[in-house]
Amino acid sequence: MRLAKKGLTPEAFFRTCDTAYRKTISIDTFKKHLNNFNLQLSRGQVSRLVLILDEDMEGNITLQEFYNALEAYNCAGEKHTNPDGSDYYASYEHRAMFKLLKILKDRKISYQELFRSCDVNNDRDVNIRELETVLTGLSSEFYQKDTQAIHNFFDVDRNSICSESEFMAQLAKAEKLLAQHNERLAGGVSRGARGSMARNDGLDLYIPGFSDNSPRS
Ligand SMILES: [Ca+2]
Ligand SMILES: [Ca+2]
Ligand SMILES: [Ca+2]
Repeated sequence: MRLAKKGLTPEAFFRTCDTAYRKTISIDTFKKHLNNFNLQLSRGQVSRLVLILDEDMEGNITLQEFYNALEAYNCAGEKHTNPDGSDYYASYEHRAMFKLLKILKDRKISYQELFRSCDVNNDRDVNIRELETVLTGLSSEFYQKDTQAIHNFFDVDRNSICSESEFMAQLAKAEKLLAQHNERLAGGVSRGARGSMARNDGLDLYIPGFSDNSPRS
């Protein structure tokens, strides 16, 4: 984002908009501040930004919506914590994967079936367009942001394509993460207080070098 040039993280930008510390800002306030910062965004760019940020289209941007978008598009400038102040924060990427796992389970769709329905052109790779078509077909709960986040999670080697092996391995990893996630939620604060494990969601165990790629570290 162009905010970086102004020496401001996107999160700090949100705080300058949220003068009353309500953890939510109206679209008008958001636009007004964008204007003040003179970021030279076109009207179309601003509308697109608002569309991405205001998930539920209620005319305001909550702090959680704002975080979700930053995480989905890998432009978080600060480490995110739970807006409700609780100890454990599941990243947007993980939450998007958990949503996918739940839908697959509910509909009894196997990972193989999912991969095959995504890979329309049958080249044994899934690109983001293929993924988007299937996800939005599966559920109206999948926003553009979710597709982006799920694609990021699959694409371990960051070549903008999900190979079949990445796809299968990452779904298996997501399952383990979901089990940990549920355990943590069940265990509440005491487990969260265990420290470093909770901090990076244990991802280093599963993805070598994850911290190097992570905007959160
Ligand atoms: Ca909203
Ligand atoms: Ca394909
Ligand atoms: Ca890849």
